Amino acid sequence: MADARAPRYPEVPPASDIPMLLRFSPTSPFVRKVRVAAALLGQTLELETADTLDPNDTLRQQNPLGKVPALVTPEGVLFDSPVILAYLDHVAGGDRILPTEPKARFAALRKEALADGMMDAGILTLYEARFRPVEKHEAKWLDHQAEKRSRALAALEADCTPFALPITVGDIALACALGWFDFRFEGKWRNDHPRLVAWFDDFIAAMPTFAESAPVA
Ligand SMILES: N[C@@H](CCC(=O)N[C@@H](CS)C(=O)NCC(=O)O)C(=O)O
Repeated sequence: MADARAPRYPEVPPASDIPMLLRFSPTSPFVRKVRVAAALLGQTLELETADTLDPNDTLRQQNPLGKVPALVTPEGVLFDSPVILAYLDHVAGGDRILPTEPKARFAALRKEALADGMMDAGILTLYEARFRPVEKHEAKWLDHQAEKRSRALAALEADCTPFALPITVGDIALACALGWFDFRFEGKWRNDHPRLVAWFDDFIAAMPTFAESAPVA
């Protein structure tokens, strides 16, 4: 039987003492999730730009998938963003942005998955333009991805309740997705999601440091 007195996690030094290097891109909404979470938890991250297209960039040794974010920690390299956010929560003592109470925990993780999925659908749309000449763009594929974003936004709008503390991993992912849609898709989501617009305004007001990680082209 497990010793009830045993710590639930290995002992870790205070988060501020743990050197953490974030492989970074200034436009990635997934990287932004990590920066926002760290700011919220009072953690310092060293930033190192990664070139995901460069086969010689050490990113590919750190994350075989060659994606950012990747977080270099004393315990090894962590990816992808939900794993990194769970780690940051852990080193901050736990139950800060990732609730331990099961109902709240799985609601937060589900919201994070939905927001991440919208961003994945947006990234795939962007990569179609980046990797294929315009005459080869596949309208059916682009529509397929746009419909995922629309359905996810509609579901988040339907479930949206007024902004409230504490901010969870789901809230961080949603704010980063909405900020990125402003940046990449001209904020069109705002036209028919008034509850999300109000929620996002309140999130930004509650977290002034959010603007510091805004995507820059
Ligand atoms: N599921 C990953 C997604 C990360 C992701 O898609 N990152 C993009 C930048 S926004 C990337 O590194 N793309 C390069 C590639 O796919 O080769 C996460 O949550 O971290």
